[in-house]
Amino acid sequence: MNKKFKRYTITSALPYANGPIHIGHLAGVYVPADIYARYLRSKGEDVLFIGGSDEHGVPITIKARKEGVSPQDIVDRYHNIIKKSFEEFGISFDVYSRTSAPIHHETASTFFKKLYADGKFIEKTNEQYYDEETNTFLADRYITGTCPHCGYEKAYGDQCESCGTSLSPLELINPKSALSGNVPVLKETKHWYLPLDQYEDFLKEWILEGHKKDWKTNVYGQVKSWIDQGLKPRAVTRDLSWGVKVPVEDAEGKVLYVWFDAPIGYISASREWSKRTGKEWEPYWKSDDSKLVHFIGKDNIVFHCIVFPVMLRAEGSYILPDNVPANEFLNLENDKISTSRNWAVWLHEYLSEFPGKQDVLRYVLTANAPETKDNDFTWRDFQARNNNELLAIFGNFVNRTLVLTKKYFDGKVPSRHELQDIDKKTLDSLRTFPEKIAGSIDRYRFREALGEMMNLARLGNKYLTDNEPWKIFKTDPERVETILNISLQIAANLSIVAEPFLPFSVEKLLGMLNMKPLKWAVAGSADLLQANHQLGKPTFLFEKIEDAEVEKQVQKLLDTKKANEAAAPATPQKEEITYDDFVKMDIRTGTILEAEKVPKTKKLLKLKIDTGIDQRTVVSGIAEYFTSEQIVGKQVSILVNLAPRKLRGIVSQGMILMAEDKDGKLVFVAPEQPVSNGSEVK
Ligand code: B3M
Ligand code: ZN
Repeated sequence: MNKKFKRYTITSALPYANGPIHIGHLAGVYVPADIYARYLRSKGEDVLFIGGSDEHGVPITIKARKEGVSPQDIVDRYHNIIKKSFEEFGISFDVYSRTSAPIHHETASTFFKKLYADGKFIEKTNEQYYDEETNTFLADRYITGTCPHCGYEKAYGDQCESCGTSLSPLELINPKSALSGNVPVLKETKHWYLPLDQYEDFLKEWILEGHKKDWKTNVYGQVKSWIDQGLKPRAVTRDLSWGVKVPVEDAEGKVLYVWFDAPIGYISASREWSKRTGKEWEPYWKSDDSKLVHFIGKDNIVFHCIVFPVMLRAEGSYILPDNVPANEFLNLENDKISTSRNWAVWLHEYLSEFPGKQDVLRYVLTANAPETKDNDFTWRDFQARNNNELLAIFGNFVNRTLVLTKKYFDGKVPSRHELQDIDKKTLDSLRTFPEKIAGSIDRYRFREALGEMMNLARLGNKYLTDNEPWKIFKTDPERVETILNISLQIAANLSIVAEPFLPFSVEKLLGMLNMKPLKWAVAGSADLLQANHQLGKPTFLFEKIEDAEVEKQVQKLLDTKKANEAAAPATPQKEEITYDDFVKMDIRTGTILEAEKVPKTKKLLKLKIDTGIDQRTVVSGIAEYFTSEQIVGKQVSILVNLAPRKLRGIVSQGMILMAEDKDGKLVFVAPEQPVSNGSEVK
């Protein structure tokens, strides 16, 4: 862990170019990655910080189809919005590329060809789902159905978003084409697979043994459970037209799977950067003294900790990531962020509605970063953190220091005279901050690091308040010189240690101090500003955020909620059935006797139910809405003659009737008064 690296290759997940960036992306990936990159540069390290748009994959073609435009039109639109908003937000990429660029197609093709030539793939022809109406093979999100692991009915062909399991289309129960809604047929097709199973020993040694201590527990745990379940060969090609063409013979109409080409995008971006700057890219990727770090969200862990490392290993000339500090998710006002429901704070909108306030959002997202668990963003908290922390502590300290120096000493740094105990203690404390902050950043604990940075501002604030220079200037101007000198040294130190978090405010602060940016190495020093140095003009670093401003944002979200409800009428009526069809269903009233969570699932509860006929086990997907305590003893309606199904190894005999609203919220359809168990519902 303490290995000394010569250079740092920092990647941040490539956002899909089918929508703009929102606060969830920022908190999970880009803000921490940017803090890390800025901090390392300040330490004088050689850093290549990589970003880019992920422009392939089925969601992009589905969107293009819906809008009647080409996939290229879609990615052009969002790539430009995303790129511009990152720039304005101060995400300090060395390169921001895109995967529709020719250099990427070439890089990804070459990578595939190398693995192909070295015999690293398995070639398999098998049956896959095919939509006869649209003449397309149904890969990934082109197909939906019920998850075999948790029973969630809207699972995709590549992943169940409810339990997080990665799936293949053939595992789905009741598969349906996302294009036509039809039931697909099976048709033969050939694909190339990466035999992940052959790399189990490598992964065990590298991650399970090698990174048990330094990787975050959420990341390590997910990877371990994947490996423990046993890995399977994974197809790296698809029957699609949008993507990187499979660069071998006999592969007409096939492209690389988006999760095969996207991570190679990090390498393509590095090559693009190399072309532009004339610097070599290879050392960042192929030299053992380079530290590769992937910043991602938790839904990308498998790809960055298993699939991509196996690809790099199979290729043979690349280094592996030293760490993958994945974050959990950020919610917004207690609800999941959702692009399709427009439940988000969009970066480009924030930038135009809160001009000049980039640092406020950077601060709030870091202070609330979902580092170890999902976290919540609320506008009230945003306001409070600005007004009570940034403004009241950091801004207030800097402002008081500069205004007093201007008033008493014409804006020239006064000298330090004989030190009192409080001065010595304060300077001793000052010296400890850079190391504390660095230690936290080095361990990817950005919230903790930010907290320490603010503690330095608190130290300054308290020092001023305890010494009350404004009360003693008349009687003891020399003492005031010392106090303000020390306060100014603290402010100068803040300009170094706050820069990774608050780069825009630090730029202003440097203007006020009339100072060039200083490097991390000198932080902690009490001699950053020389006596007599002429300071600049004091201004305000932060402004108060008024109630009306946040109320406007809350109102905007309430409007979104209303619009969503209005825009989504009830799902259309199903096909007509006869009375005979209806009476085939035997629905009874029953009482829940026991309920327990099915291990390793989010949604499933195992229930024991007295149906009046018998006592039986039913597995029900309601665990997100109800705890066992809430429902034991409750009377419900249950379909008792449904053929038994096995869910997670448990045989479920029947189904509890629930009403589900558009947001997936569930309530019981239950007798409105107690009635004996086994009563028929008709
Ligand atoms: N495009 C981001 C996502 O899952 C995905 C990351 C690719 S990183 C190589 O939203
Ligand atoms: Zn599932």
